[in-house]
Amino acid sequence: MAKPIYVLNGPNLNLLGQREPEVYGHATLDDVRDRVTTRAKDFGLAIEFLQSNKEGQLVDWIQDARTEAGGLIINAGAYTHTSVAILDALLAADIPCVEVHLSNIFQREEFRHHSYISSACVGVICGFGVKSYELAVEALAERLGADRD
Ligand code: CA2
Repeated sequence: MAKPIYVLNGPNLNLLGQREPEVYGHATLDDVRDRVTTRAKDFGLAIEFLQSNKEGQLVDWIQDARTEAGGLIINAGAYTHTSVAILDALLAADIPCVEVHLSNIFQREEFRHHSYISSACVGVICGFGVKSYELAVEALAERLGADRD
């Protein structure tokens, strides 16, 4: 059995679907989990789906992923634009990581245009809402050589 893919979600993403639907859409984080899990099953992969508002917790999960996960998908939320700690954890993780964002961060405020974590990731997908996560699963599955059922 292949190791699961960890899908990590950063601060405030627990509020998804409750506020700012014009930016982030109407789907809740549970909806995202369901869609990601379904897509991963197509490739015979399991998902460990996690969310935290705390930077250190995200770092701990990335460290766990090194031994427990086959790959990592991360929406680090606002920590994307601030966190050297998450960058360092990803660099040490030694497993393929895809950075995702619901919104197109390049159409938004200037401070969202820079990501500290992109350089530690095999790719970045942004702007497609929940579909960004599904595309990340597909890309990672291909990278991991998972077979489509
Ligand atoms: O577009 C994305 O996925 C972001 O990672 C979302 C972050 C933002 O800081 C990044 O620049 C781009 C914010 C997540 C906050 O999510 C909320 C959802 C509903 C209501 C309020 C915040």
